[in-house]
Amino acid sequence: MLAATTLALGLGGFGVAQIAGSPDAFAAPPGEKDVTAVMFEWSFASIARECTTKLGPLGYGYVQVSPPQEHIQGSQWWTSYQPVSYKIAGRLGDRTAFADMVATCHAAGVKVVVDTVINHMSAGSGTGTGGTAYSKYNYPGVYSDADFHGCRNAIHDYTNRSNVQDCELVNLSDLNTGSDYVRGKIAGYMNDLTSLGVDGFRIDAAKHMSAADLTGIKAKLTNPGAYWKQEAIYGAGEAVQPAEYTGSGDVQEFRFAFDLKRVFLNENLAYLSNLGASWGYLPSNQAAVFVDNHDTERNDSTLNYTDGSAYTLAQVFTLAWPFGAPDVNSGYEFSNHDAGPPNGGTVNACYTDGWKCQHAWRQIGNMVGFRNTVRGTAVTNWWSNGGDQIAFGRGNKGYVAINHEGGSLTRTFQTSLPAGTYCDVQHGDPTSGGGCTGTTYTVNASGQFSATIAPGEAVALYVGASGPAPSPSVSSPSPTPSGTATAGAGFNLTAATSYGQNIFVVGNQAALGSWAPASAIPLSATAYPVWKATVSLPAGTAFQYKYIRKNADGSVTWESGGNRTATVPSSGQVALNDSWR
Ligand code: LM2
Ligand code: CA
Repeated sequence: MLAATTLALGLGGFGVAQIAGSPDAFAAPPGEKDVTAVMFEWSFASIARECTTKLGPLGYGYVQVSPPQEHIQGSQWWTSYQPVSYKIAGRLGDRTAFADMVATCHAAGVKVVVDTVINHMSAGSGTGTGGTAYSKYNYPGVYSDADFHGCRNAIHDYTNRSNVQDCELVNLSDLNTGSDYVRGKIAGYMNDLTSLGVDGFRIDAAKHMSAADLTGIKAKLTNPGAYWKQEAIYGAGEAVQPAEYTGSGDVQEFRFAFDLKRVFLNENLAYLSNLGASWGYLPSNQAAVFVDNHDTERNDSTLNYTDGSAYTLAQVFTLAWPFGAPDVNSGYEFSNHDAGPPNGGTVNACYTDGWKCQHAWRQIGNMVGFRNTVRGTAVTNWWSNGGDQIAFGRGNKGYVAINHEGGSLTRTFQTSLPAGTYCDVQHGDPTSGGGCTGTTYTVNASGQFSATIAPGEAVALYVGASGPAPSPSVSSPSPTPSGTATAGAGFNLTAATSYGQNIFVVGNQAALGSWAPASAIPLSATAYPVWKATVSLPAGTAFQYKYIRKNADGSVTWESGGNRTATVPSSGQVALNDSWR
């Protein structure tokens, strides 16, 4: 299998490679908002909704969609990576749905990147998802036998350039990208996407095409300034190296992700103080970084969603750290490597049917706003305990502290932030009125604040996300459509807690975290022992809920008994006066 082969080589070395001084970026810079949400195998209709409700409001600059072209049939996700034609006729939606998605995302301020499979076609014969009959090396209306490289065997030697670029990646028919005709067909596909409003391309399997071929394709584009993010997996000792591709755009820096896994699981976060070019990476302005992608979350070469707080904290670090342009991979739970997307890609709601929605986790999603705010500032006030506790600022705009130790971290942190009260966006959401739905910290005139951070947690403050919480209530973490703001539920829970414990409410509505403790709504202890929160819900909503207690060590204790139930009245709020049980 491809990924295993290439990544096995990639994992072989973490030494400093031969990265020479590279030319300035040829790609259009990612812009003011450089974070991409990679919505792996999400349908176009589901992505459109997510652009409006979450990606735009959270500040994502880009959304990346899985390959949209016609592909081989089958339930496996990887059928998307075996093109049959360049019609937009895959599993995730038709041409109309695709165009609607682009328009909707643009209206939400989110640009669209397409995962573009142009190195190869299919491995076998059949009828494609759009009805095209095909056989290997023969794709009616697009390609015939002469359009493929002469090598008809699988790639097996990554130290041999022509084997890597002219032979078949996992037996997929390998396009002769040196041919002007083939380049024209590929550019035609990309230009069609551009005509639908697409802003950029992730170039799948870039390592398996020569840099000259990619430059030749790019020269045929109607929008030569389109963003390019090329997949060239680093492998020590390989014939083809990522730095070869900086002339045609940004390059995915896999070493960043490999190193994060090793440092988070086996080494010390203290080592991260100079993470960047001195680790042998591509220059920051040409690197696209990530904690994981759809291949590496499946082959264990990087962290993934099963790694708990190591995974979440690595995302927090990546979004806070000034290196490259980050992707946030958002996929679905799987026990079978090959399993295709739940519901064929339709996401009825986050955190249902296996959809993980990492892009929307408070700890991750709120760091997008942090990153957009601190853009252009340098790392300041680096601190570590020499082990797995680190903290750093970004100029006088932001500050993050990360505790990846097994015990809690209590400290007075030195920042360069202006004095004031800040929302801890790891534990609350900034509200448009300048408030905060959760914990706040006060930075004094000397730039210091004191905090206790539980194991596996972080604190993140930035200018513009201020506090304190609007008394006496907090609001929903999800953006609420205007007009429904007054309808909802007021939770008033009498509960005795011990130091370090916090109370949350979670329920069967998206605004109540969809039963996911990680997305539960924090209650304020201002009126202790009564814990309070207000959540906006549409009038008339019948819902179920329960209270949970998050302990200092990060563990969660659920209330006993069955689910509580309530209904939002036709106007105003339902007041729920409950006691912990
Ligand atoms: C990529 N990057 O270079 C994608 O990120 C990766 O997900 C794709 O592989 C690959 N290139 C080709 O576009 C995936 C998947 C493979 C799968 C291929 C083609 O990781 O497992 O290969 O898509 O669908 C599958 C079978 C493999 C078989 C091949 C051809 O798993 O065993 O090889 O199809 O039938 C004989
Ligand atoms: Ca090739």
